[in-house]
Amino acid sequence: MKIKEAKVIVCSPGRNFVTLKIVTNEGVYGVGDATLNGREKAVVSYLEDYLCPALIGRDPQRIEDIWQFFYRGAYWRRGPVGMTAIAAIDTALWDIKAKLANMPLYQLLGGRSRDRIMVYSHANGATLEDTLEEVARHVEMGYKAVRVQCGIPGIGSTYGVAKGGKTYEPADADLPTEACWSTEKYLNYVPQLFEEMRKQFGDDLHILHDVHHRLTPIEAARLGKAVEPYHLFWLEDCVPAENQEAWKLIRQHTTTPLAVGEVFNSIHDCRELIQHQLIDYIRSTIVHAGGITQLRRIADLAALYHVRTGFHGATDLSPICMGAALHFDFWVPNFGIQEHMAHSEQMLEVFPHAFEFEKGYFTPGETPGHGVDIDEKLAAKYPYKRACLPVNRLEDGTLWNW
Ligand code: CS2
Ligand code: MG
Repeated sequence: MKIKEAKVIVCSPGRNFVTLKIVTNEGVYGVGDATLNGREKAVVSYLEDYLCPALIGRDPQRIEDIWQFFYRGAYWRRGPVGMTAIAAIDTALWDIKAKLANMPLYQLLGGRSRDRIMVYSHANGATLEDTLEEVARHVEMGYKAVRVQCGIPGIGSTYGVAKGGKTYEPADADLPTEACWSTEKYLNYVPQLFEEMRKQFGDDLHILHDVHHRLTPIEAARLGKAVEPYHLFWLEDCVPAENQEAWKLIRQHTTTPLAVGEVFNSIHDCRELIQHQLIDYIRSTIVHAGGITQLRRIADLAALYHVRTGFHGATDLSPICMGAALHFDFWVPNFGIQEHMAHSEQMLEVFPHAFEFEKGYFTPGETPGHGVDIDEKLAAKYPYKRACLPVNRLEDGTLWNW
């Protein structure tokens, strides 16, 4: 069997997505998500100009060898662009292999380790009241876990809060818009969000919160301690994690569970965090961390240190990534939780899928492969339009982490 075609499909049903389709000479094909929010065209070029030509004629069943060819064989290794391109190839090849075996991907990985996959949704609001109302709506829908983000008085636009009643989409302009941030205002205000959450929804609802890389370690330690009475499921990305060692300081001060990793693209980005048990959940997911082949290695390393998976699952990761992630979630023994920032109907129409949601849990479906496809004709109706993520400044104008 040989790879006959490797095609990149760019579409924008409400937001930009990049999809790789690999077709074999025996007609079986697989698809992979290659979306990197705000940098989509860089991955398109990495695939079209460099990796896809080298795929033609290869045996699609040699997943590991192809992964090594594009990873170890690339002199300039790692990085979000290259690893997203490799992830798309890897996901498409696992899709093909599962189709050839005529089984859902989770069976190929080792069978299911659970009956269903707990997910968390996103609830946000410009005010505390709006946020609590949104949480109530998600609890009504059956979610057992909700990520909460609310506006902070005195800060114009806060991360994770949708504008004008629309669903939250961070890539909101052709070129980066500038947001403003105040750590002081945030730290002084946000603990009451969780106090109100516990008052209104009791102790059983899992509460998650994304700090989105904005604190220093000692500030994160202060926040972690302040929210301990509200026993969050996790505090996410409280500090940028290039310096993995910095997380020791946070860990010394608080028992609030910590999650990190959606921006990681290699096992080396999280190796120390995991080995020194500085985190509780690893968020790296299939589309940005080199696909299933590398994610299995990360999950197995994490399992040695009581770290569980908590895959990133925002709308800027396509339904293909969600589908593949759910198969991984179904199998992986040290599963924690799966993010589910719901795609719109328009997006889901372009990506027919087998996964199903019921009362706060997902199942991946029994279709051979990862169960997600792309309707190329429909996709062609939604042309790409550049959209960049914002940048962030402190109130004095200092460029800060968005
Ligand atoms: C966020 C993401 O879902 C999350 O945890 O961190 O929405 C992130 O802001 C986007 O994926 C960036 O494109
Ligand atoms: Mg996040």
